[in-house]
Amino acid sequence: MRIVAGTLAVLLAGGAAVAKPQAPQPGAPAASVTATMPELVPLPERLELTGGEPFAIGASTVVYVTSGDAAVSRAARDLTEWIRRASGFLLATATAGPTGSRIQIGVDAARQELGPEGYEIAIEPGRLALTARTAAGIFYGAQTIRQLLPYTAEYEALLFQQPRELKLPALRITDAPRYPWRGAMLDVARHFFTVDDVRRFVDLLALHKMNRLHLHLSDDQGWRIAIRRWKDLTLKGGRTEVGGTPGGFYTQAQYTELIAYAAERFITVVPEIDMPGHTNAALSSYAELNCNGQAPAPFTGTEVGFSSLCVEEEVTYRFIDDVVGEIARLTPGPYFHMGGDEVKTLKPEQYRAFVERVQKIVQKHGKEMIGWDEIAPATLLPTTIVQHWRPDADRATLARAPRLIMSPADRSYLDMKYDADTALGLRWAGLVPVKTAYDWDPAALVDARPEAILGVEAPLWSETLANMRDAEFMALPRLAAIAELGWSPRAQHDWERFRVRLGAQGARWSALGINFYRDPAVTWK
Ligand code: NGO
Repeated sequence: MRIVAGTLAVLLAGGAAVAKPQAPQPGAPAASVTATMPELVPLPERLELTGGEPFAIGASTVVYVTSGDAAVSRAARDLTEWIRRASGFLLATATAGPTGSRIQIGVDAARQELGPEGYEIAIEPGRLALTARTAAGIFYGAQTIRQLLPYTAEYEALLFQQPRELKLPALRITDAPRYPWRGAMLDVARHFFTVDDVRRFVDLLALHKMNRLHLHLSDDQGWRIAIRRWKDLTLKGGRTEVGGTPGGFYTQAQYTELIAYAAERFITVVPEIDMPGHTNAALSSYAELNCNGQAPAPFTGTEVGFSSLCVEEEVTYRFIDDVVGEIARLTPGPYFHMGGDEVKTLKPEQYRAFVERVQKIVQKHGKEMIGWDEIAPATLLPTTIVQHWRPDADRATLARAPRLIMSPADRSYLDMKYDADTALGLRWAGLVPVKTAYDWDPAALVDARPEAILGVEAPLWSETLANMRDAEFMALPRLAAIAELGWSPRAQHDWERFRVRLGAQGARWSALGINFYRDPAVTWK
């Protein structure tokens, strides 16, 4: 067996980096550790303490990866890094089957029952085994192990202290998500968020096993993605944001970079270009997109519903075809979100015809269309997805939608105030403390076929959020509640237990430097 170890471990582990794996000591005294139930969010489908001795991670523990997949190696590297920060030991990587203290990570294509995102973790004395059918499953399993480690795994806290053994309770976890769609939306149009900000947002999603990042890339106040054929969209329309502060935009290269960063975390980016309403940034950049041929002034307020593309003019569809085409080519994921919300200046027939025509354009560019729930009365393709958001949307119409994402504003909108004193946020859909965000069932809102409900998404609109600190404050802890609704089995839904598990995440979030809201219904540890 060959053991590879980095030099940092020599520093940290006092020269013991290249250690021989040790066989478990027969007759060693049993550790007197009473295993307590680990506090995980989202809750795994099955978690069982097996009652044996804990697994001790120490200088001689090695990491053994039985898969050549780059994503699996990355997950193993992340895990090794969290363990190094929490323990001071930089674990060696074994390249042949070790027999001593070990962490084994392997993909087993035959484990059909684990599904495309599931995994299994078995912790026994001397061994932790993480198995999945796919690299995604390994990634989610690694996130679970991360939450089993002390919160000091999240930052460089012990660098100058002695290395110390970590003990993980003997257990078995078999886990897979309830829904395939577990998302969050970030509105980068009302206020612009930099590439680094969005990366940080992706990290928050990954920590909670979420797999969709919906980017709201255009609105009245700003256009945020460069379009080669319509350069003024960003050169003019990207300059502004709410309140008149400078906006910004992503180059196509930056957008591609963000997609790659998200993909490494098994997160699919869903681009949204809102139309025909919420388009003042485009209308003010190009006079020909306006029915009267005149470009309006840029808009930096927060009213909605006043703008619309000129739906009777062909130039509008050439414009949409170019924009959808360029974004579709940049986006490997199968989705394109056309917005479609809050159009107050069109007749219902005009609106419907517009939605159906855009649907064809999106299909032509090889993507599945998503629209906010106003699109539901139109004639939709079987692949089209309706994103439910209006608490008073007609249930019967929604039930006929080919596929649905649940984002009810009065439950899942991360921009609603927590309580009347919350300085940031809006309250048109009511106050949304974490209990309200958690205590509902995505399957019970409409009478749709169960398989039509793809899952849940938490939108974070940014009218009142100027920077990432603001965004974090509104996102957490509610993002964790929505993530659990998307992942964990309905049968185990339990607010009293959830709030305890949620409270245990506070130390980790603090270690990550997250500016989260200490909701008083939660006992923060
Ligand atoms: C609505 C509206 C957005 C607002 C948001 C604020 C939808 C789909 N359209 O949600 O333009 O920013 O509320 O909460």
